[in-house]
Amino acid sequence: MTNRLIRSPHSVLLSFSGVCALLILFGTVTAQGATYYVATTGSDSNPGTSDRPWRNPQRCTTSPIKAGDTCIVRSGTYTDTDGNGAVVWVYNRTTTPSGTASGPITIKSEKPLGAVIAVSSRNGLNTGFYVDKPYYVIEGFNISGGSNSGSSATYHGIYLTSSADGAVVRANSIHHIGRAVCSNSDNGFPGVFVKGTSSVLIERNRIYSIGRRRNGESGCSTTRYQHDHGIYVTGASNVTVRRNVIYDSNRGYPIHVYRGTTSNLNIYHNTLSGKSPTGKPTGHILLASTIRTANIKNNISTDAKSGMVVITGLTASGVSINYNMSNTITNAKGGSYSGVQFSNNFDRISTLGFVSNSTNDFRLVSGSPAINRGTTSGVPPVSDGAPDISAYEYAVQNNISSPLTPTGLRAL
Ligand SMILES: [Ca+2]
Ligand SMILES: [Ca+2]
Repeated sequence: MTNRLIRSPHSVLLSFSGVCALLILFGTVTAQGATYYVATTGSDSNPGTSDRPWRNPQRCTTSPIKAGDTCIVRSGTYTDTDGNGAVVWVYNRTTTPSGTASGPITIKSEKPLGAVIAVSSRNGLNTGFYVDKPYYVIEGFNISGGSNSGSSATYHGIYLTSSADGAVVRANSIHHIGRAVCSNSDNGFPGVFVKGTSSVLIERNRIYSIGRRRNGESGCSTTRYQHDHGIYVTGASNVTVRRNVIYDSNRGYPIHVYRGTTSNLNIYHNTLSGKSPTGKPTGHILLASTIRTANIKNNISTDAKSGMVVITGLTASGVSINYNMSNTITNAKGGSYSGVQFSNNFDRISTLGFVSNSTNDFRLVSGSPAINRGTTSGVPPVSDGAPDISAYEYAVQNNISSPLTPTGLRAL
């Protein structure tokens, strides 16, 4: 009995090694920070513990939060309580904590999509999250809203500024952003706005029903048909957009790269669906800026008006577009462009093999031509060693450990 409690230095060493092996196995070698909680039953003067949680997710951006900490937001609906237009505004103030590359600050819904972020409806800026400090992770939220048709109204699901370097937007559902608004406002209503940010990762989100009413929709009269994008990137660097599902985002482009200089842009394994009834805009990915090095691969596109990638006003170097699949064409305008290489794309594939287009269930069926047709080059490895051209990897698309989406679907 006593002997069991006696450890030799050797056994301690083995035990330590074992722990290290487990940590490496599960990939959890990260800075360990504190965990705080938010609940609709809480109070911002509470200590933020599990049994005495805070009230508002805004509280996740102030002391004692520090780099490496996690703020868990329990199920319920959260609003802009102080009227500044953001449900959570990560202020660019010296008193606002910054994350670091090894210790980001994570704000996360406890239950995937259980925490609802209700975007406000001021005649001005409205956004779920406005991130103006580095290394914040926004994960698992259900974000929607925006109804004011005022001429200055603008709506965003998540807004990342040039001070939000290292931001991660992961496994959120971002939808119905200003969707019932009838407006000629020049302000865009994007799902995710990446404005000058460096080192951004946008992954495994479901982004749909973005943007204002079309001309003629529910009696609306508007001349704006391409202002409201799923993901809008302008003048950013080291941007990765992967394994997102984007549909009904055709009051703008599902993925829009516009103005400024964007460098090292990676867009891969996204599923893009939907055609505007008015035929505008014409495609799913717009490249209309200066772009230095981009890799657009393993994306699948269905029902774009003209094609997947629309190029206009582009100044490019090192833009590679390959191993994409669509039921239209990859190069929407069919032109040749300096600095852009289209190759090995699968065009005019009449049946892409989704479970159900009509219910936006874009998992693949067993006979899908997208299975195992992607490139392995420059993308993370997949379980069967052969990437599918999709947000979903067929072999593991029903894995219950993957994040849930509103309709019970799962993306990697
Ligand atoms: Ca606020
Ligand atoms: Ca595969």
